[in-house]
Amino acid sequence: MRLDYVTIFPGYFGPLSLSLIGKAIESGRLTVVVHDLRDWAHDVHRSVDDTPFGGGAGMVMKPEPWGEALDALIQPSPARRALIIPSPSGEVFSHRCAVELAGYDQLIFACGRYEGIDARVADYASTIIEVRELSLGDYVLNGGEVAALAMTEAIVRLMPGIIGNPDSLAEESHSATLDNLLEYPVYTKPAAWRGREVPEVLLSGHHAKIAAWRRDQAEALTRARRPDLL
Ligand code: 6GU
Repeated sequence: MRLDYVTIFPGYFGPLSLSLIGKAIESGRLTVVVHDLRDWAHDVHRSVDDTPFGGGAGMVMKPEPWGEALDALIQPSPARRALIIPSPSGEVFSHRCAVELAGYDQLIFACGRYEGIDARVADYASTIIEVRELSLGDYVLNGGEVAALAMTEAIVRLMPGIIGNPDSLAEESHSATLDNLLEYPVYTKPAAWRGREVPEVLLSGHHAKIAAWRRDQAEALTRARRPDLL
C-alpha cells in the first residue's frame, strides 16, 4: 500500500518511522510519502489560506494549492485508492472502515488546518477518485494530522502480513469475531498482586469455561460502557 499525506506540518509524520508502521515500511509492504502543501503555493508568502466568503471567524484553505497537489498525486491507474479528508464534520471512522481501507492500494490524506478546506476541492476530487470525509469522534482537533495518524495506525495493522500473529486481531474490541463487542479484561502473572487475584476460571485450563467467561465479560463491559454497540 502507498500512503500520501498532504500537510503544512510535515513534521507531524515523523513517528510513522517507528514501531509496526516503521517495520512495514522497511519490509517494503508500505510506502509513505509526506508532502508539504506549500510546495504547490506560488505567491511570495506561499500562502495556503484566505478569509471566508460570507464572513465569520478564522481562515479557510484556498483551493488552488490543493488542486495542484491532487493533480500531482492522483495518477491515472486502475488501483483501488481513496482521498481521505479528516474532518470533524465527516462520517465517523470505525473499525469496519479501517478493515475496508486496509484492502486499498493507495490512500491520500488531505490534512486541513484552520476552519477547513474550500468545499470545492472535495467536490472536484470526487470526479477523479473516491473521496471520504472522516471524523474520529465528537470533538475538534486543530487539524487533520493527528487524525490521519490515528486512522493510519488503525488501517495498517489490519493489512495482511503486518502483525506477526494474526490471531491477535481476532479477539479484540470491535472485531467481528467478538461480535463487535468491547474486549474482555486480560491478566498475566503473578496470579495474586497487591491483594488482587486473577479470576479463578482463567487458571482452570478449562477452555470452554474460559471462552464463556470472556464472552460474559465482553457483554457486561459493552452494556456498561457502550450500550450503543449492542
Ligand atoms: Cl478527523 N479532524 C479534526 N480537525 N478534528 C476532529 C477530527 C478530525 N475528528 C474528530 N475531531
